[in-house]
Amino acid sequence: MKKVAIIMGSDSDLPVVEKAAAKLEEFAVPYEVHVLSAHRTPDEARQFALGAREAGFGVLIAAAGMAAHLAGTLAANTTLPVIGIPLKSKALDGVDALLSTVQMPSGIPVAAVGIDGAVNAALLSVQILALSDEVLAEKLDAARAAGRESVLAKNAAVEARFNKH
Ligand code: RP5
Repeated sequence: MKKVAIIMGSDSDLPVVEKAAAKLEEFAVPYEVHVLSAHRTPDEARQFALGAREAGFGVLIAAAGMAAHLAGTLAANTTLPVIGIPLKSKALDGVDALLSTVQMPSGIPVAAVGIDGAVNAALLSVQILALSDEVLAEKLDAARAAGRESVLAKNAAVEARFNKH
């Protein structure tokens, strides 16, 4: 199976990024985690993206806050799918990172999830890998079914509490 690369702009991003790693663990998807910055280590970030396909990666997840150019800079140097996670920061609550991540020029796509959307980034990368992996696709179906059951149970509890007619 292809690996997922989880790349973050700073180790201060780990508390959010760890949730993506945990979700990939649930699906037994192989992954690596790296700190690479579009601004502080631009050469290393570029080299990583250039070699990512050859290194066996199928998807890159890029998490960054503030002027979040990491996903875009990786996408500029690979044709692997890149999923950006805009991270919440103090000054602008993550809107800065959201806009920096999502507003890519035509020709260099980045798939952006919501602010701090690490779980969805991991799930989207699993869905991409599942295009050519039936076992993974079945695991995704099972996870969706479990999610549905969980919400139905919560609904039953709420209805039992409030709807006493
Ligand atoms: C971004 O700047 C990083 O992704 C991080 O979210 C933010 C702040 O980084 P630190 O100053 O905490 O290293 O590049």
